[in-house]
Amino acid sequence: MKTQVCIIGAGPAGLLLGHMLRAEGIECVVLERRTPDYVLSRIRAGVLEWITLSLMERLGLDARLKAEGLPHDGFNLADGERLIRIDIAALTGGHVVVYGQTELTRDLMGACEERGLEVIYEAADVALHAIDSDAPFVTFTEHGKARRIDARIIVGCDGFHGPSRQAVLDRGTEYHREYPFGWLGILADVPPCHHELIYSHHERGFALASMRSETRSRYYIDVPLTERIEDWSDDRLWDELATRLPDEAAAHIVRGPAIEKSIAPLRSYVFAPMRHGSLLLCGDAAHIVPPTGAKGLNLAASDVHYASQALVAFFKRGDADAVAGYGDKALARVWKCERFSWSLTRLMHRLPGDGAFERAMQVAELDYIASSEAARTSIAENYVGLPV
Ligand code: FAS
Ligand code: PHB
Repeated sequence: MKTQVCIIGAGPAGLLLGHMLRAEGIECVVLERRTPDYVLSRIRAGVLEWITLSLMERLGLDARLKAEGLPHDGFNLADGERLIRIDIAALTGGHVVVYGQTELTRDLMGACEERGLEVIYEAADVALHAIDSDAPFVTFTEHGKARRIDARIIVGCDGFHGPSRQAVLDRGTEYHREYPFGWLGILADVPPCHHELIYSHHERGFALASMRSETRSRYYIDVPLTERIEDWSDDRLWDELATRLPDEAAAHIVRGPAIEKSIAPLRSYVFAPMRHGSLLLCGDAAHIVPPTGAKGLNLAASDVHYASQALVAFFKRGDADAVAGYGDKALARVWKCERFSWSLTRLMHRLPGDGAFERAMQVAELDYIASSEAARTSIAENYVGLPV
């Protein structure tokens, strides 16, 4: 097969980029290791910032998002019983939308055929070749048959564990921080306990009350990485959530059976540069943020914004500098989102080894946020999404 752009990975980054390129008449093929159902089965992000909304709107794929997404004008930080509301709308004029990553991916998948975006699912043994040349290619096996795609550009949208970053790992720099805890999440068909998100810092640990709709809730608590999901019955998790969330919210928790329950590790990670010869890296293939700032999916969309701009300039105007400049442009925004996600994680979690001083700093910072519109504005403008 021969194409202009070969995209590896059909998660949000790969599908968003594929649609953006096809909308500009650029040929591309997407290779995905898993089946569509498997990709949709992964429960991940829940909050969309403006850049993601903008891409879906530019693609004309936001009808369901507009019909079913829940616009949120604010969210809350809880320090024990004190609820500090971050009024996003008043402080930034913007808002976020609660709409699950699963639904966003479903919308993108559903448009592939009509938009002429070819996605090859169950592509195994994907390997990248001749990355530094003008004629890179990708090999893979499809139902046991060896295949090859020749492309001018390869874009790695294959997530944290994919082959793209591995192909250039020795040419870049890794920046990372592992957190000594994970987030135990539960998805249940029960109404949310509060009409907005609540990130709660309690002496027993962190909790997040989120949602997918007015009838489907998503909750998290932080747990040591040694914890096993089988040690957490639904009841034990509901009890812990009721303890860690402020009483006014806990009193409205509706319990129900878990549709999904999993523990996700937390890390901050950046791999730079994000471009190597004819290979661009996008999304989790290049960076990971702790989910505290609701940035992971939105940062993938941010990279797609820059990558699609660069590739349109390259293929339609012969602007080679655009591709060369992709990495630096995307990385500038990545670092700002990494900072925000790291700082909110530090503020809202108790790390092992934290002493009285660290706790005092958290109390002081929450007190400052509660009393300073400037502090709340800073949080709001990061949460709603920085400009590109
Ligand atoms: P993805 O990982 O979504 O997609 C990569 C795709 O590449 C996958 O479909 C994979 O199957 C495919 N792939 C991998 N190896 C391949 C190979 N060898 N060949 C072909 N294809 C291959 N973000 C938030 O904002 N909020 C959250 O609450 C949140 N929770 C998360 C929970 C978990 C458990 C995880 C892992 C992530 C979470 N994230 C969250 C972050 C997440 O939403 C990512 O930021 C988002 O999926 C990034 O999208 P992609 O870059 O497309 O990567
Ligand atoms: C979610 O609803 O899954 C969610 C929301 C906000 C976050 C993280 C996860 O910061």
